[in-house]
Amino acid sequence: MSFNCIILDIQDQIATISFNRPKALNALSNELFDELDQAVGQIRNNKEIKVLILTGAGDKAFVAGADISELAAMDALKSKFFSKKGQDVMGQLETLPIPVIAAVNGYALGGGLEAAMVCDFIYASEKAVFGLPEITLGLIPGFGGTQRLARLVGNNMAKELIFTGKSLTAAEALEVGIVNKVCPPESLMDEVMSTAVKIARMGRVALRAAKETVHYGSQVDLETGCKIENDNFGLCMASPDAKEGTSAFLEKRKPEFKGELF
Ligand code: DAK
Repeated sequence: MSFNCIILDIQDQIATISFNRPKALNALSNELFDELDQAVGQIRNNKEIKVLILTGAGDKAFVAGADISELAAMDALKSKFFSKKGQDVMGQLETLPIPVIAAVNGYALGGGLEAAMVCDFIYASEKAVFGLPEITLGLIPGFGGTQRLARLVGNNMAKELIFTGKSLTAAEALEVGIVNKVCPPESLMDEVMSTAVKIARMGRVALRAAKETVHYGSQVDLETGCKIENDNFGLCMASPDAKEGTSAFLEKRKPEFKGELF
């Protein structure tokens, strides 16, 4: 299926979605959200895919936020539906049962940073710029940015960034814990792909269990989180992948995970 605002590429168990609205620095429009929803649905239903990468087409932007010209023209009803659609798609991305990596190649502002933060982790180009500038538009972040940024960098740092709307360089974003790794622009996708390939060799059941355990465990108290871990550990042990992984170790060979149960 071809899209107008995104590019979906699937190769060797790794899917890549590139935001692709070069004239608007890949800003998130209504049409883009519709397409993203379809693409994420396709990925969710494709049992071959083990990792998703999100990036921006071109060399200037990951996503420069929600489309301000569309936002400015919205009445209350349209903005309610836009908001719901955006929140639903972000939720779909966050709860995909496979790891999702953001490859931030340029501006990740407003809704762009919010989209990056629903990914499991972020690698950035040295040229990337991060920020939640909604306050400069008389708004606050509306796709979970207040919550996810505070969880990533702590309340006080999040408040300063949200109150001032100021941007961070990639190096600063690394320092405060928004990104895991900063790479020269020309090697960003190679670095992301190399990590994606490494992850794609792991068992699907354990990857899903690990993602869900960290995600849901981080929203509850430690004891409940450990209970979730305990249940998911048991689930993994019951999977053919765990039999294969432990047998392969004992037989001194590489495991061949099949990812049954899905
Ligand atoms: N929307 C629409 N067009 C955009 C855009 C955006 N967010 N960002 C850039 N563009 C367009 C520019 O208008 C320009 O178009 P032309 O003038 O060429 O037609 C083109 O992209 C190139 O941009 P610039 O000429 O400005 O490029 P520069 O290199 O000079 O500057 C920049 C790059 C990223 C610093 C600058 O473009 C910029 O400040 N952009 C806006 C960043 C921003 O404020 N983003 C929006 C954050 S607010 C909601 C939930 C969430 C949200 C909204 C609602 N609900 C729950 C309802 C989210 C809100 C946000 O994301």
